[in-house]
Order: sequence, then structure tokens, then C-alpha cells
Amino acid sequence: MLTLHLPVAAAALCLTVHAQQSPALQSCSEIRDAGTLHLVSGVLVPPNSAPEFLPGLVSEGVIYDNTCDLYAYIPLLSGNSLIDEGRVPSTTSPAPNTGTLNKYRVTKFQIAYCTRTASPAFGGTGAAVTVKFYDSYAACTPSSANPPPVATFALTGLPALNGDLACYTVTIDLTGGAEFYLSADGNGVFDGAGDLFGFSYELPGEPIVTSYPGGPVGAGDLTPPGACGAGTATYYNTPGAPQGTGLGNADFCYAEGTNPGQPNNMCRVFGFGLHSGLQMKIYGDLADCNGNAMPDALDISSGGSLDTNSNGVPDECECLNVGASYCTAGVSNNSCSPVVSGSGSPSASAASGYVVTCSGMDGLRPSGMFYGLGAAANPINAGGGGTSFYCTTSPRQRLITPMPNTGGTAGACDGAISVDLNTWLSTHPSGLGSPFGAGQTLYVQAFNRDNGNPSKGLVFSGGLAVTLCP
Ligand SMILES: [Ca+2]
Ligand SMILES: [Ca+2]
Ligand SMILES: [Ca+2]
Ligand SMILES: [Ca+2]
Repeated sequence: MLTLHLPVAAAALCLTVHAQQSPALQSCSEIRDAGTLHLVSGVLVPPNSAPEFLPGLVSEGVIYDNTCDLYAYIPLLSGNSLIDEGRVPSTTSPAPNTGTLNKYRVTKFQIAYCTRTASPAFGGTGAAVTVKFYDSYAACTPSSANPPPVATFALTGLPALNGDLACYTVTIDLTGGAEFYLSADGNGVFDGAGDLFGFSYELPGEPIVTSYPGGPVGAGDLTPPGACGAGTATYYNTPGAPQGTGLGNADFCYAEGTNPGQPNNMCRVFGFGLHSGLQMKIYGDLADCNGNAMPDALDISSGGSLDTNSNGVPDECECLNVGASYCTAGVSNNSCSPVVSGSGSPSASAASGYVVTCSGMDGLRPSGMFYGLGAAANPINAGGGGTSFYCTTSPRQRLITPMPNTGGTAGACDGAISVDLNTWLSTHPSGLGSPFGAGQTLYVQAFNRDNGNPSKGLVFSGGLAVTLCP
């Protein structure tokens, strides 16, 4: 048992300066990293696990870091809570704390607490910590003076020891459905009006032992020995710093509740040269591929962006040109009418990944597929009864040689051919229209032999206009 339980020297000093207001800080020399609790599944992943067990988002970044060690915690009686303040910067926040988003999708947050509960291994239930987040929080005011919390997490069964005081950090992973949104600078704009957010700790059921229950761990120190920069250790300010003092966190917090065993319903000042208040680290999803300073996930969920391929990326950021049908398909002697379609993403550089298929063809017939550089709709012997069109301008480039068999069944319309256009383009650098580039449109058409058909003994599909992605 390495955790100490001694008043820190600073707390003694505060007795002479802020005797009526200072939270009674208690020492906690060791804080154990309990790992990451994936809230949706309930799985607690120990620290330093193999990366495959902790699949973080590629775009994830720290949006708030108030973890500068004070090696102290603030005893908090059950029924009471402490509300602290901070700021996550918007795009209008002045340098060096300038954000890239005006609203953040919170994916994780890290709490730190000391507890005197016992873990299930010792016949207890583990620690309980309730955390709430507030938009536009007015510093050092009661929760009732603010809008309702934007998120509340009543965490139970958290790591504890045998009932002796033990202190932990736990990262709460919200991915998979428990994420929430926090407004940057309170309302999305740095304007001095409600620029802060609030977060509160409550430890319901924390037993009182030898005068001091557990409580949230304190953090924040702008002066030596901590000397953590305000706003640092975040994606926007000194990302490499090991820890920071939370941006916008002033040297107080608000204590509220119904348990009269400690000063309550008042702003409590820390004083004694330390800073800020309660430990908290918040991670957000920084993905903003469309550059509108709003989370892409929100763009999609709000309907502002389409995500037709359900990959979580707004479609306007992707190249989803599956091809556009145009022109008219002919009809064969067996009443077959071939149809071309594309799947994948046509690319001027990829080696594969965009397949053009012609289906509905006469079964077991020689066939072909080609492209031209312009769209057309020129009837082929319409005066003689032909129903097919040339849907591309000349010249035309054959895509499959020799003529492939359509397969399927003789007399049925179940023949089909296909070609990966990306593969063809990348292996034919001098093909018609080369060099191939993004934005270039190719016009694809297919046909099969149909002896006796007025359209030169052939039946043609309609056209497929394919615009190449990079
Ligand atoms: Ca504001
Ligand atoms: Ca504070
Ligand atoms: Ca966006
Ligand atoms: Ca998409």
C-alpha cells in the first residue's frame, strides 16, 4: 500500500489564507493507471495493453488537459459534488489556443479519483463516480444556475482496493454510441460570453473513514514545481507536453450538495499558489474533412452531409462516381436488353477497384465492351428496324479482346461480362484518352452478337459515363 494519506504542506498554508473557503486537500502520492473502460461494452482494458485492444480513432486528439500533478485529492462526502470549469477553444479563440472545430464530439475522458470503497475482490462494489459535463458554464456557480448537463455518466464498479485509500486514473472510452458533443467556447464562438464548459465529480456511496472520504484528484499548476502551461498537452497547444493545466480553469471550483459535513453551496478557492481544480482530460474526434469546423459525424447525423456508403465519411469528401447511365439500350431477337453499371471508385491512378459489368446479355454469345471520349446517341440502322445506338463518339477503344463469351444459357438473357476499368487504364498507359487524369470522363458501352439483328447483327447496351477520381 503505497498511497499516503497526509495533509499536504500547501493545505496547511491555506488554513491561514482561505480558512473558510479552501477545499481540504489531502495528499495522494501514488495514482495508479487503471486503464481504459470501454463504456458501451463494460470491458476494462488494462494499461499498456497491445494496441489492437485499444483501437483509437485516427482523428482523435486531446481537447482539454488538466492533469498537472498536485499529488492531492479533495475529500468529497457522498451527496456533495464539485463543479470545475475549463475551456475548449473554437476557431475564433486567440493563439496559441486556437481550435479547428467549433463543437467537439467527445470520444474519451480521463477521470482521477481516490476512493475508500472496496473492490469486489474484497467484498465491496468498487468505486462510484458520477461525472457531468455542462456547456456554457458560468464559473463557480451552482448547477441550477446553468443549462442542464449535456452529458451525465454515473460510473459504478470502478477500480478500488481493499477499503484503504487508493487513487486511480481511468480513461472512459465512449466510442460505439456513448459519445456526446461539447461546444467550443461555450457557444461555438470566442466572445467572452459563456466561453467555458463545466465538469463535475460526485462520489456517491463513498464511505467516511478516519474523517476523510475519497474524492476527485486535484490538478493544475502554473508555477514550479509543476509549471504546466495553460492549455498545453492538447492537439492545439504543445501536443508533445506530458501534461497541462486546463485552459480556462481558474483557481476555484463550486461545491454543492446536501451533505452538511463539509462546506457546501459556495465557491471554494484553492489559493496557495496552485491553480485550477479537478483532474480531467478530454479527447475529441477531430475529423473535419469538409472543413466546416463542425465534426464530420455531426454533419452526417444532422443530415447536413450524406454518407450513402455508410463509412462515416461525408460523401462530399470522397470520390463516389459509380458512373451515370445515359443513352438507350437496344433489344435483341430474344428480347434481351443489356445494361452496363459500375461498382467501386473509378480512378486515374489506382491499379484496381472499379468494375464495369454488363448484364442481361444474350447467353453464350461473343461480346465486347469499349469506351469513347464523348457521349453520343447515334441510331444504328434505325430505318431498317435497328433498336441500338452508338452511345459514344468515335474513336472507340476496345476494353476486352478477343471477344469474350457472355456465358449463361443459350436463349436466355443471363449473359454478363465485366472488366476492372482501373486495371485496364493502369495497364494501358497509352490507351485512348491517355494520359488519364482526375475529372476525365470516359463513356463505356457493351454489346453482344445477335445474328439477324438490324443493328449490324449486334445488340448494344446503353452508355455509362465514368468520371475518374484521382
Ligand atoms: Ca462563447
Ligand atoms: Ca477551477
Ligand atoms: Ca465537418
Ligand atoms: Ca461516405
